[in-house]
Amino acid sequence: MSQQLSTSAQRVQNALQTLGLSVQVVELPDSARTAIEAAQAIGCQVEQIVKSLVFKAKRSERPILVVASGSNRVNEKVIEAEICEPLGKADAAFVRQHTGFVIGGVPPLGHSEVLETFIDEDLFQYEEVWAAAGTPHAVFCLKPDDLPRMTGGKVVKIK
Ligand code: 5CA
Repeated sequence: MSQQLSTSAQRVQNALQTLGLSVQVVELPDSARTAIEAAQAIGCQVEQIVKSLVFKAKRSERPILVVASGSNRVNEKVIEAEICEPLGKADAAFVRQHTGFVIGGVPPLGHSEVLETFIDEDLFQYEEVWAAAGTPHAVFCLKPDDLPRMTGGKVVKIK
């Protein structure tokens, strides 16, 4: 049977359940704080790790979520063209404030507010991918096809 999840991981589990997805959040003994660590802890390719990266739109100061394949670097120009304003970095406090989660555990769903979201098209080449589930130790496995519904995001070429 599954163990009791931490409060943050349970929040993600509840969000998945609300969407009707029968996905189980698991807490790993090893740290999965970064995409590389997560891939090692899970035993999958780093490309199969879903990075949930929060940026701050420079003019409006609104949060923008980019859900990217673990090995990809986000080309800010692509996102700037989508949101029609420059993209800036988010600090840890901004991430916490707008998602309710700490960096290293930010999940693609279940945030404290609705975030405008972009999804990396490269994730769709894998049958299964893994995302953070609220803490640097919690992850869940999902089908990339579930990401648009999970996040309300738009699929783009982020590289
Ligand atoms: N748990 C893993 C994957 S399952 C995870 O959350 N990886 S991640 O890539 O989605 O989150 C770590 C990311 O947080 C890094 O790639 C980096 O872009 C971002 N990050 C790390 N430190 C900071 C910081 N000080 N400020 C803003 N973003 C940061």
